[in-house]
Amino acid sequence: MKNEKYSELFHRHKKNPILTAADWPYPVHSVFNPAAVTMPDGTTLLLCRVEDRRGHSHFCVARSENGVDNWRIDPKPTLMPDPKNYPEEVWGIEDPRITYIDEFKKYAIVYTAYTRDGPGVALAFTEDFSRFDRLGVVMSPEDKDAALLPHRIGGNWALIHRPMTAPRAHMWISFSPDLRHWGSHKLMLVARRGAWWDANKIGLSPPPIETPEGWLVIYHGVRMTAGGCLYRLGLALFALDTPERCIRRSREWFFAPEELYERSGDVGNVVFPCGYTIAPDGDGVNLYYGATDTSIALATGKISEMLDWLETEGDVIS
Ligand code: BMA
Repeated sequence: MKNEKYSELFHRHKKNPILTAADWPYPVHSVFNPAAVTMPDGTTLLLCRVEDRRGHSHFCVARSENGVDNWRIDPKPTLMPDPKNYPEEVWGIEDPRITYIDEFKKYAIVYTAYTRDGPGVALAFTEDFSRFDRLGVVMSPEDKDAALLPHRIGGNWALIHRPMTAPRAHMWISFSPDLRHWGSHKLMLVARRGAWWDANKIGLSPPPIETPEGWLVIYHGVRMTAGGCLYRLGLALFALDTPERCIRRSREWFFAPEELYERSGDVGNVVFPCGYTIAPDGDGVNLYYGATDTSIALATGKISEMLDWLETEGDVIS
């Protein structure tokens, strides 16, 4: 249920959910957690996680001129798990995040490879979303919620990811000279404790947004309750040249399951964005998110308003 007394940073689209399994050209169980990118011709491309009736996921591209409706969906899966060549993908591929890498003029797709020992982080490149070059697993299990920064920092590539450690799970960042060998692992943001909304697990949601004030990060926080997990979204800002250094972090969440399609579905009380597009004005944001691991929804906001909100609502972290 909505609480009108809080200001609303992101506004749900009235056509939500904008994509469901019923829209798919072939039989699928559910579609959710899409990566997003604006193509050079202005088209919005979503790389959607699609789950079949085995419970295994693959990716399928959906394209739209306005990013809201009239989606053209690939007639068959765009990227399937390839367990023959990449045994780490034996139980599917999940939750992609796309970063355009100007140095290569290619899109990097960082995704979860579901291994027999849990999720690992895998990397692939594409120019056209029809042919893909896989680099395989870059972070071994259990690790997920990962994305590349779009350019080198001090000569090295940077990957944000979320290794699983009991009892809580935090966001880490690692560096590499060649995208294959990773090291200089640094803790980036910790899950809070106790009663906090992000008390148990946190993870990167979409790739960070580069702003003059720092890397603006939308992250998900998970609170485990007697009634199940609650997935909500918070904001944090990190230093441009040392992205492991948090400058500000929101105390409150800014987006949480409210509508029926976010409350009830395969996994209730989950909003899970993996991608956004930025409007030509450089400020407007279309945030695409999975709702209850069942459908895809859209909420719109502004970078400037997120930064202002962090300024007033966030804690300074030094
Ligand atoms: C997370 C991820 C997401 C999923 C969410 C809720 O751990 O695995 O793919 O949407 O759980 O089930």
